[in-house]
Amino acid sequence: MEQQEIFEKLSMAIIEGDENKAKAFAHEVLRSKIDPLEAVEQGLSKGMIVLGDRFEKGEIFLPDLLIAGDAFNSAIDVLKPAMEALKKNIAKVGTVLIGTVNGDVHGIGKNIVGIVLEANGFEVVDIGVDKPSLKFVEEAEKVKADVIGLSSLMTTTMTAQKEVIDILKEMNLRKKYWVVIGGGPVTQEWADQIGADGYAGSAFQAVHLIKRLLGQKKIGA
Ligand code: B12
Repeated sequence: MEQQEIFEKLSMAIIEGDENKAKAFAHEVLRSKIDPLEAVEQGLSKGMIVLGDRFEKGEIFLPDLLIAGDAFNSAIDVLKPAMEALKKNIAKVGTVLIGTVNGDVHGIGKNIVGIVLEANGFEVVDIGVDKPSLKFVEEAEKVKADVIGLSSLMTTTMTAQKEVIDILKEMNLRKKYWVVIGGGPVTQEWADQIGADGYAGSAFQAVHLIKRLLGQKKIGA
């Protein structure tokens, strides 16, 4: 099967919420020695985008998204060992604390960012979804993170990204961490507005962004 065809089949498996097909084509990715990360971005994630649009138009409902989420995660389970095997034998680049902000249970994108960062030599501490803003700061202090990554998939929860930055400022800790943000509705403009250090629209871009930031000295640190 051609690479493009496998990506389309993966995308369809997510749209249909078919866990068995999602797993089967994930295995096909491994058999065909296709880059598993590309299969996530070009296959699985594209299916999710289609579903998001249909959900917005009222053509499908929440249970459909839940089923698709399960199919997505089971394909990731198949691909994960191969993604981790990509981990280059490189010295630890830095520690990233990542989580989804308060009030938001979307975790798939954050998980992918975490896997891709790990494959690129970062230590990743994932605190999960729907985490209170103060928790991000407390955990970053505990694990001595270099970077705090905040995921938000909803316009209604984006404000929690600002809240984390505001807490860092109040506690005089803002200069200690790079803060990067991402998730569907998030933009560079929003990052600038709330004083985040950067925004990335995909897991690959997140790696480039964080590597670039860590190459810079934190002003005042
Ligand atoms: C799957 C899904 C769900 C699943 C989530 C399952 C799970 N385990 O995560 C479930 C069913 C739980 C769900 C629930 C809800 N959902 Co929903 N969901 C989606 C859907 C279809 C896909 C999200 C997804 O996983 N995408 C795939 C991943 C790979 O992409 P991604 O998350 O964008 O991540 C990439 C980048 O953004 C970036 N990135 C992500 N995080 C980060 C973090 C950092 C630091 C960086 C640098 C980069 C980065 O890298 C990732 C990888 O490339 C989206 C539609 C969409 N197209 O986004 C709606 C969507 C996000 N949901 C929506 C809504 C409204 C809801 C509900 C409120 C519905 C309801 N009525 O209850 C609830 C939310 C409950 C809550 N309190 O959070 C709306 C949000 C609208 C808004 N207000 O902005 C959307 C946009 C659908 C729509 N078009 O209306 N949902």
